[in-house]
Formats: sequence, C-alpha cells, structure tokens
Amino acid sequence: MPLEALIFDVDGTLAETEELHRQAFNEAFHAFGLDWVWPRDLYRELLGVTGGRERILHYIDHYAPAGGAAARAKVSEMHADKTVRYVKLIRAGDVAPRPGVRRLIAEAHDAGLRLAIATTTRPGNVEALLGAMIGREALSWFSVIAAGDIVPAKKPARDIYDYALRELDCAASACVAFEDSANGVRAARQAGLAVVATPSFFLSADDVSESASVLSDLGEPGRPARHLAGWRFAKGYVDLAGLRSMLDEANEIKRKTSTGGSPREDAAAR
Ligand code: XBP
Ligand code: MG
Repeated sequence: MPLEALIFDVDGTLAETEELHRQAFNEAFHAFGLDWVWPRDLYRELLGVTGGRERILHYIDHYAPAGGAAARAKVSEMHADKTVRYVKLIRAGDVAPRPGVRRLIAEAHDAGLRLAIATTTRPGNVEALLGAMIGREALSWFSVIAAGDIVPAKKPARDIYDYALRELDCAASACVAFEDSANGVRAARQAGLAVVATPSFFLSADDVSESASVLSDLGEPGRPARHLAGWRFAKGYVDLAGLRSMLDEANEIKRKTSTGGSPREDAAAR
C-alpha cells in the first residue's frame, strides 16, 4: 500500500517542549498560591500520565501535596492558566524543531502527502508551536489536528490515532506515525500504525521497542541520526524514500504474522 500520510506526535517529537510545559505548570502552581514545584526528576515520572489536567490530578492523588484537596476543585482553572503560560513561553522562546522535523514535513508537503497531528496536548498549544517553529503557513499543511480532549481516552489508548485515521480517511497501513514516548508508541501500534520513534530528553529510557525504527532523531543530510533499533535509513536520515521502504517491510511482516492490525486496516491491506 503506498504511503499516503504522516502523523506526528507533538511534545518531545516535533520539539523538546516538555521543559517549557514543566515551567508553565510550576508558574501556574505559584500563581494559584501553592508551594508545589515539579523538579525534573519528578516531572520525568509524572510524564507517565498523559494530559496536563490528568497529570495534576495524579499528583494530588499520589503525592498528597499541601493544598491538594482545595486545588482539586480548581484543577480545570489551573490547567487553563498553565496553557496560557505555556503558549506565552512558546511564543517568546526560541523553540527549535528537533533535527530533521522541518525538512521531513516540507518534503512530505511538497510531495503531496497528507500531514496530521495526534497529540494529548491542547489544540492551542499545537498551533502556537507549529507557528513558532515552522511559520503560520505550516498550520494549513496539516489537514488533521487531533489534539487534547477531542477523544475521551488519551494515549496510551489508541483513540487519538483512530480519530486521526478516520479524519484522514486513510488505512493505517498507508501511514507512518512519529513518536517519542512509550505511551505514544503503544497508542499508534494499537491503531495498527508503523512507528518511527525518536526518544526525547525526558523519556530517553522509555520502551519504544514496538516501533519499526528507533533513532536519536530524524537526522539531516550531513548530520546523520544515530540508529538505535529496527529499520535503518540508507541515507542516515529519515526521508520519504526510506519511509516507503520501511512501510513496505512493516506491512509485509504484518501480512505474514497477521497480528497488530485493526479490522479496518486488515481489510484495506487485502
Ligand atoms: C505530551 C503530554 C502533554 C503535555 C502537556 O503530549 O503528555 O500532556 O505534557 O500538555 P504528546 P497539556 O507527546 O502526545 O504531544 O497540559 O496541554 O495536556
Ligand atoms: Mg510525545
């Protein structure tokens, strides 16, 4: 099945944004009169819970911080405040895309492939990041932005990928997903997608072994990515030719083993 679309996770995959999320959470806690601080080590642990609102609730439930009971009632307000702060940090800061991201997105757009986003973060955060990172026009390159509460269950549930595939009207076997975390890879794999994983700073120890290829980043001509597991890209960086070959192999393995595909995808692959 020919490659039709690329589906990108956002945080950690397009850019190393989690440090700015962490900063925004801490600023919001302070603004709400709480003495909570999420240091990096704790934040790494908390990232196991996807979704900022869910992460705060998990923190209240499992770490019983002072003021937790009262804060629970204000969690939506506090998370909205965190979102405003995060967008400000993104717009003010110098957030750079991870190596190869801008190049691959441009190559896919120029080749007429469809582009989609599948993320747990808020839609406004995605728009701010794409705008700051690639430019406002890049937003129109994405035909589907699947984000936040648009589905009831966040990653590692497959829902956000199922939603993106439905909106794209694509079979999973015609798409490749890009992820940085175990939760993200699990979600994409459950939806039947082949995945390229580029583990991010906070999640470098995550198990992403279900991915078709694991790399340090997407690489650039003259600045090859470090190969960590699975499919090797001949040029040392991820490009459409390499992705097509990787997808062919992933679909062939799936056909032989007949596992891992959704009924819709299996039907489309026949
Ligand atoms: C990463 C996340 C997000 C952000 C916070 O999402 O887990 O929850 O840390 O974002 P992904 P919000 O890698 O799927 O993009 O506070 O907006 O939920
Ligand atoms: Mg991510």
